[in-house]
Amino acid sequence: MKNPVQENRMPQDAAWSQLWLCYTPRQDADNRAYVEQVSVSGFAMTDPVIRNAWQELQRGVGGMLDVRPVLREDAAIDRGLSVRRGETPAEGYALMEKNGMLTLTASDEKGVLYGIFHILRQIAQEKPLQGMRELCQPSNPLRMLNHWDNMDGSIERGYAGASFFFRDGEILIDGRTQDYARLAASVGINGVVLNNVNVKEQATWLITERYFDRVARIAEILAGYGIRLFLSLNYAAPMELDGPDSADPLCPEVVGWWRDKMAEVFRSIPNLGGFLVKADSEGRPGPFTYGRTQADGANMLADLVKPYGGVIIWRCFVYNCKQDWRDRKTDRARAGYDNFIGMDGAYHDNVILQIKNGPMDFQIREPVSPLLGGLTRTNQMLEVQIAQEYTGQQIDLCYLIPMFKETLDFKTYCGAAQDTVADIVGGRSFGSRLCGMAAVCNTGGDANWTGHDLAAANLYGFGRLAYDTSLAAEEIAAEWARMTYGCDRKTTDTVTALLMGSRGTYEKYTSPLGIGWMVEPNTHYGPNVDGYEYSRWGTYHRADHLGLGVDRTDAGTGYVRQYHEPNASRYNNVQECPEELLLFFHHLPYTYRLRSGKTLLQHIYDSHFEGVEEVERMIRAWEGLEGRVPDISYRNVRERLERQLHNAKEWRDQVNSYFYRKSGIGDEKGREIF
Ligand code: GCV
Repeated sequence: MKNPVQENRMPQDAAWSQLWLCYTPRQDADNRAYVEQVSVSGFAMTDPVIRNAWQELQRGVGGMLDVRPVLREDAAIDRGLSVRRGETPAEGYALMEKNGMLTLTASDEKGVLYGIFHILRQIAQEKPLQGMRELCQPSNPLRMLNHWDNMDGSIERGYAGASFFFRDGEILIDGRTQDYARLAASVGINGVVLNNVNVKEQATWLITERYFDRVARIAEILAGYGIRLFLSLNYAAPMELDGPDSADPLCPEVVGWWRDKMAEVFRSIPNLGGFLVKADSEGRPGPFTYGRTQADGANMLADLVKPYGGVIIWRCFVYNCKQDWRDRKTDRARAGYDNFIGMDGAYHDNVILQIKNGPMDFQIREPVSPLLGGLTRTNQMLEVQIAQEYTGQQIDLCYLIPMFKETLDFKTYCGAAQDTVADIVGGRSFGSRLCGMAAVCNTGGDANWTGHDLAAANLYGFGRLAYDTSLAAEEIAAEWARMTYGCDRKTTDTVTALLMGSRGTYEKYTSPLGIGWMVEPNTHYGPNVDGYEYSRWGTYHRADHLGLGVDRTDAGTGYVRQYHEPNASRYNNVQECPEELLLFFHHLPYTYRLRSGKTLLQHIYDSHFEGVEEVERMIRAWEGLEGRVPDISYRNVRERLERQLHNAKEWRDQVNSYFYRKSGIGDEKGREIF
């Protein structure tokens, strides 16, 4: 059923590719008067960031309020928007309204840009500018997107089409590059890594003459939106380009080669922020190959980029990916901590260690990596993944911001105060200024950027959360819904509820109680309960006819001791362990009673049935929005939900049948198990 009132205010196909910046008409909410006249003082209109901020304001208020703002440079106005330079924290801004005058104060250009996007958010949500009194400053100094785009145009773990940065070994620059920068800047992103951390073939050549001009052009476009460009580096580049036949970080010829290379690179790409490095990981070369430490490798590069203000972001995803599944002592979860904690304090001050949120690999439920809070003398960055590799691949709905909130709010007990992950990566715990959050990005060449229309909420949400970690996941979801679909109440409420419930639903029909990994190997979509059980990747669930789970207690792999107290004891003790993580830490019989009174096995059965039922309810809820959201979006989400339902049923039936066959214990409720 169509809703004619809404229809003319909904984004149509062309505007749809602008996502939350679609700027379709909005109710005035007495906002027009604040954007008809704009004065700017203390900032040069020729500055690219200021120019882009002004253009965005024109575009936004033109579309939403049908206003063409008039610019009065260095002139006094008594009504409207006054942008001026003043004291605020870096990349922060103040918005104050008084007597019909809205004043945007910032100490730098990025603050102005973010302030303008804030005003546009307010207008898009039909909230009044009158009475505004806000001081906003970033919780995290670095707020980055990591693209795993390859130069042939493919994207590792990409679920939204081909790369819009690369095709057939060439760098693409078109309108989408700028739209990307606008979208990223609108939520406060200030750093972007363009290419996959697995740097192979042509990507190794990104630091050569062959690509300098184009990379520099992208860096310039991004810089116009306050974003610094970073590249992923091939640690073995000297060997693959024209350098020495070694990548030993302590070898003088290798160091000399890198010194010359860095001089050339920073000369050619002046805005470059530095490099992201995946070394000694999943077959990638690194310092371990030469008997050197991770610190030797990172510091060598860091010293060479330092004269140019460069930074080395070094990933901690280092583990043995050739494990024997028979070996119960080696525990992949331990690897990050074991490989990095010993050199805490040895990393130079322009090195940042980038740590995945969990100790394994972006599962739907993992404990927080113990490196976060373990390292106390090293710059740290939290890495999350909005590309939904293990969380439904942008076919299944899975809003990840609640998960990131849990990670940020986790108390590590690394100190008496300011001990949460948010404090650590925000630089408050240990006084670091090179730290923050990075997300493996979920974008691609699809017209809607993220494949599933609702997956754009993860892109939006990551940026908003990284800028302000105090925001609630639900608040972000509702804000995104209003920005994207307009302010129809039913639409906002339905979309928000769908998003907020989605992670729990996905968890219910996939792998239970923190165990993870019952997924199809390689593709990582759909169930395959034993798919990884006898392989080399260290990702086992250890199910037998009596029980399930990995013993990571003192009696098992001892992983629990990587946490500070009281976390270590809490995880070690089966009675105190948070139930959602029970099987991550304990191997338990199927008959083990949970706090609910249910057995472990009954919980597995119930949650898988519930998960499918919840997807059915999600479909009905979405159907209630037909005619309220643009048809193009309605159809996109409807089609994805159907596929999600199919996937959920596969998971339910395979997981339940697997455990029924292993245990021989039936479902108490007598439902169909195969
Ligand atoms: C970029 C997982 C993914 C890989 C990815 C790796 C990483 O193992 O499956 O595709 O490689 O993580 O984070 O480096």
